[in-house]
Amino acid sequence: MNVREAAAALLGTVSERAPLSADWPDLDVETAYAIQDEALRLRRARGETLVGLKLGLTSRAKQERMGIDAPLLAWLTDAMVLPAGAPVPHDELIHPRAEPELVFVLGRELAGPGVTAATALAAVDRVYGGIEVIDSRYADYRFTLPDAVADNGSSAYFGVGPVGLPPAALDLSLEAALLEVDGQIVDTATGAAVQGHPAEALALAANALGARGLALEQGWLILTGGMTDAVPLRRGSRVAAHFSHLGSITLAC
Ligand code: 0L1
Ligand code: MG
Repeated sequence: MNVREAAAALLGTVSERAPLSADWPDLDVETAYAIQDEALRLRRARGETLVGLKLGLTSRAKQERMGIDAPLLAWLTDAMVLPAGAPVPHDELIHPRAEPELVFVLGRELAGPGVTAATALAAVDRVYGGIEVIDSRYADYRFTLPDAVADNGSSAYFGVGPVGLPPAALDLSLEAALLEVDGQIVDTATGAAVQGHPAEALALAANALGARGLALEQGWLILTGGMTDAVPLRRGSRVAAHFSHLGSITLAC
């Protein structure tokens, strides 16, 4: 299998499949990003627009659950946006999970190398609370880091909450999220769970993209990574994230 074949195969997957690494044991992270970029090219060719970037595996909760100790980047397109009140299209998904995230909207371009958390935060126009819906194409969410990178970080959909604040208006390391499933609070975390501060995750993204000759662009949405572990999104259930200053967002299936 080559990069083009892998990208087309992953994009066309509608039920869970074996990880790429099962047949491609020496698949490395660099090649996996080439697969991710090729899948983005295919998405754009079918009319999707690039709207931003997400980080995955930025919190210890997520890294421990997946057994991978390094963050990853993945592309976000307009086809992944869940407008307020829109149901999660469960029938299109394999085994979706949801996780609360802090979401940045960039006020200006940000390009590594040398981006620090402080310079990263200075490029942020607004911060929102959000929920990401992930849906790995791989059976039982079992994969290596290159597998997850090639699969565009398990990205499926995301919703952004109603309250956008300038980052200086709150301490993002202390911003809390309560994760509620069908009326029960099942987990909680603060922004410190995301690399110590979500601006560290943003700086990481800018520097990692810079190393690939790319930049984070003005107006992009940046999902900084699940604050808690992700919870299964069952048909008929409602998942909400309640943030201390950034309001609440609810997704229904
Ligand atoms: O957004 C994420 O943290 C997903 C990263 C990829 C691994 C996973 O499916 O949890
Ligand atoms: Mg995520």
